[in-house]
Order: sequence, then C-alpha cells, then structure tokens
Amino acid sequence: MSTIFSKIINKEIPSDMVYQDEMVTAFRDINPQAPTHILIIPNKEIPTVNDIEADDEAMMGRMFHVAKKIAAEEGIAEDGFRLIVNCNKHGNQEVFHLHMHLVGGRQLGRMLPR
Ligand code: DGP
Repeated sequence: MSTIFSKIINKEIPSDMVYQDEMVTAFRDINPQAPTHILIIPNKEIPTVNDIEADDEAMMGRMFHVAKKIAAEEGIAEDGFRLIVNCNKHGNQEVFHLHMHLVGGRQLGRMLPR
C-alpha cells in the first residue's frame, strides 16, 4: 500500500529533500510546526511502528543517526529538538508510511498536555 511518501522517495513528486541514502530519505514537512521540521522515513514501505520487523533494526538505527546529523546541520543540536513517531489513530498518524518528525529551532512546549 503505497503513500505519497513513496513518490517523494522516488522523486516522482517534488519535495525539499535534505538527505537520501540506500535506507532512508529525509525532507522538509509540507506543514512545518517549527523553524526546523523534517521527516525522516525508510525507503522501504513500512506503514506503522506496528509493522517493524527484526530485519528493519539497521534501518531504524540509520533513521536516528541521520536525525542526529541533520540536527547538527540545521544548527539545532545544542539547543535541542524533538523526535516524534506517531502510530495509528490514537497517535494521530496521517500518512501510513513510517516517519520520524525532527522538530526544533524554537522552544517547544510540553510533549503532552497534562
Ligand atoms: P503524521 O501525523 O505523523 O502522519 O504526519 C504526517 C506529516 O506529513 C504531516 O506533518 C504533513 C506531512 N506531509 C503530508 N503530505 C506531505 C507531502 O506531500 N509532502 C511533505 N513534504 N510533507 C507531507
């Protein structure tokens, strides 16, 4: 079940791509919630966290390592940032291709309302 993110990976539709390798792709969110808002996604079509398998562990590590590198490039590493992965309905996931939000560049609020 492909989503619009597969078209972004394959460059069939335009995006503000900041990184791509054989495992992951990163591009700026179309609706940024902060000065830096980048999505880091596997090139493999994995709908949700629930669908991650043991063979995906290297790719998941790559997602975190790329997040770290992009945060440094964006100049937000020292001040800090947030990594978010939403899953299914209660997590308000909208696009069913696994993605990690890298959000920063301003003081963020509490992660969850009390
Ligand atoms: P989530 O709620 O975690 O599923 O977040 C999905 C994010 O994907 C949301 O912040 C907006 C972003 N998004 C959706 N469609 C596109 C698109 O076509 N291009 C880009 N760059 N971002 C998109």
